[in-house]
Amino acid sequence: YILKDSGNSMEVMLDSISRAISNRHIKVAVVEDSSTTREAVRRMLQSQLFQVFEAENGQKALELLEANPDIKLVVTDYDMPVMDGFELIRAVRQNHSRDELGIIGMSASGDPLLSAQLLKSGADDYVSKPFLVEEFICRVNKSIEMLQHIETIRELSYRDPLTGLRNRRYFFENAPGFIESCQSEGVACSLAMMDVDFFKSVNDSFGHDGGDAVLKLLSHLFKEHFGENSIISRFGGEEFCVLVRHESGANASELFEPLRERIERTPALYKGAELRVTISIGVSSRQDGLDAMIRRADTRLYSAKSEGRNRVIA
Ligand code: GH3
Ligand code: MG
Ligand code: MG
Ligand code: MG
Ligand code: MG
Repeated sequence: YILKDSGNSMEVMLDSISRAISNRHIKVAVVEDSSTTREAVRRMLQSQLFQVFEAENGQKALELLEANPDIKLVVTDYDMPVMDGFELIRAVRQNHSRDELGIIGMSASGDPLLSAQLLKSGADDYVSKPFLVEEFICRVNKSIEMLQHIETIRELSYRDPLTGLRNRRYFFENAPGFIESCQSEGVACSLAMMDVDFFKSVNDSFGHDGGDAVLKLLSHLFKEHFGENSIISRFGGEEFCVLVRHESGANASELFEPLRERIERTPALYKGAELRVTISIGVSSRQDGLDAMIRRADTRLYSAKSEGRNRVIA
């Protein structure tokens, strides 16, 4: 391996130092039967501050991934005893998508078909040996950056930008699993539809920004009230849906009544004014499937509205 100095400017050097610092918690596996090469690749990765794990063949690499599910990148040789790079990549891709785990293949074979074959079998990138340290590091960083972009996009696509709460998409993807895990843990859960009362009048009196300030305050109160054992989502407008885990014997009204009261007595501060709202809540506690729970909670929310608002119907 030849360390090539491409005459980096100070700016580029500082950029690569800050990137290395952000690599500190990222785990990378090196899979290579030659101990000399494995050692050299390990040192390159450690120079970028990655946490490096080593395996001498595909089989050992699978064990490593099993034991360390947070490994982000696998750098694997092609030609190895017991289980080669191809078999490893195929096996890894059964359980780990390209969205969550990067794979870089490497080989000294010189076979021009090999790179396309490795890429087709699930690798994200390929380097042929011998390679320059600089190129290798660029490819590794590029793979890691790609995974981080995907993570950022996923996170953004699951959140409501105004309140920071989960959105509808996140809710519908995760609610069935949440309900199932409650059932398998032997705890109960309730679903509530919550809608702000006469919210239009807040907008009419204080403008859209005033309305937004109320929505942000409500989101804060929801997070404080429900905590981690819940999925709190903004379904749209001034309507929220929450799924909350609780003890089996709990009275559903008692779970939501303190929240209703707290919202009633906590004003949002906006341009020196105190904006007060109330909310209506419909609760469904019978766990008979997500659709049925939503429908029942919706019907009860509708009743709460028609019976005078600012109330919980469970
Ligand atoms: P009800 O008690 O029957 O629920 O009456 P309401 O006024 O709350 O219901 P309505 O559906 O008539 O009005 C909801 C309003 O919410 C209308 C819409 O302009 C406003 N809204 C929806 N999304 C947002 C938002 O993101 N920010 C602000 N400020 N207002 C929003
Ligand atoms: Mg080999
Ligand atoms: Mg409405
Ligand atoms: Mg409303
Ligand atoms: Mg509404």
